[in-house]
Amino acid sequence: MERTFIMIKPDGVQRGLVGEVIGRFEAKGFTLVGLKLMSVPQELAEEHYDVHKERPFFGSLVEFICSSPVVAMVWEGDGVVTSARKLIGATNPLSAEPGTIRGDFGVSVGRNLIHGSDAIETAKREIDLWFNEKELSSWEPTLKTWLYE
Ligand code: IDP
Ligand code: MG
Repeated sequence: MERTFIMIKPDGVQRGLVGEVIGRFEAKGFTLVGLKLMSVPQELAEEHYDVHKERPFFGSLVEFICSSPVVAMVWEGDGVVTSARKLIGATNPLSAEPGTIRGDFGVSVGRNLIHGSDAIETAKREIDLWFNEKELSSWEPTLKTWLYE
């Protein structure tokens, strides 16, 4: 089953939106297989955003991610990588559609609340980066027959 890495960034945690975000993924029908609140070491933030290391915002982005705890999660389900990106919305919250997490709760690209892997290969890399195998639980929701034909 497909998995994706989702992180509620420091602004989402500070604004008390952890329950709201988790609720949206649960209500959609995805399965939570990993979850932890953590302070992010600088090396981990730099590795996570390695693809952006030449961008002008890289330094402030890493500093922000390390500034206050985040909630790191792994969610599972058919098509979860692409679907999670849709639930999250566009990178700039002012362009994100209402009904998406960024569209409903954000106003600024540097405070856009949440990260989601952008492709299946990226998701594998990010899940390996943030979680040990032991921290992930494979389980079969009893709801499954009511979610999948
Ligand atoms: P994504 O989070 O929607 O995948 P990316 O382009 O991968 O967006 O950028 C990673 C993160 O870097 C964004 O979520 C945002 O926090 C930050 N970021 C991207 N572009 C800018 C910018 O122009 N100014 C400040 N921060 C930015
Ligand atoms: Mg990205």
